[in-house]
Amino acid sequence: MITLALSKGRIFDDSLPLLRAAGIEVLEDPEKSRKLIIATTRPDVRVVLVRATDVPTYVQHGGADLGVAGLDVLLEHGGDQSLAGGAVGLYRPLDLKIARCRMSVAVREDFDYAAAVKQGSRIRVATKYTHTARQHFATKGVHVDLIKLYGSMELAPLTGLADAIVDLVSTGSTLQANHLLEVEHIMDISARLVVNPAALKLKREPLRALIDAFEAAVEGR
Ligand code: PRT
Ligand code: MG
Repeated sequence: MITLALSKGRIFDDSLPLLRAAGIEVLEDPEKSRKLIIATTRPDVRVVLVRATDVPTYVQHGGADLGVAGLDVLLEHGGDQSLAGGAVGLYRPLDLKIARCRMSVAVREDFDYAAAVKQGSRIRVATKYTHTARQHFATKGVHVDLIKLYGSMELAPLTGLADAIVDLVSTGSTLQANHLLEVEHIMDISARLVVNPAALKLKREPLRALIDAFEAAVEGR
């Protein structure tokens, strides 16, 4: 049995065409069913539904053989090691080029970010991505106090909790609706395939075939 970890929402939705190209149809719609384990048309392949941030944990500890997770999630999960190539216990073979967005710094329209940076003031930054944010501001030599949040980062500058946020942006409409301005692009983000290295040894043939099929699907798109 091969177990693939996916999160509900955009990762699941954007993974479907790749699975289909690999000849795999998922037999249940996670938005309608409450099942956490979903069978596929391949009797030896099943999908488990986990929180986006739990995908690396499942794959790392063998709860799943492989999974799909955003680069944002992987960088927070693995810290420096994943920047260097792969977090401990995770083999990262493929950029799936789905669920694309960018990680950016945003501030309230009336906050002069450039002036604050120039003056060397300490900037209060709210984010779910504390590791990546710390690294970014350290590289730029910007002094920050990081405030860890788990969601709705956009609210932080509006309530005075923070001067700036580090968050993901795709269309920009969430920032716009909250009168926030994107002032710095940190990195482009997309979803990656991660594989448990031990599983890759034990189930080499079927896993390799699946990874190759995903790769062909990504390239053929
Ligand atoms: O929602 P939950 O708390 O369960 O988990 P999650 O938010 O981590 O999962 P999900 O499904 O929302 O995101 C999964 C992955 O999709 C992320 O890890 C990213 O790699 C990727 N992704 C791509 C995005 C976006 N685009 C995105 N736009 N993740 C989140 N957003 C959010 C962003 O945080 C902001 O609040 O959408 C809002 C901005 O969108 P625009 O279009 O208004 O700019
Ligand atoms: Mg979300």
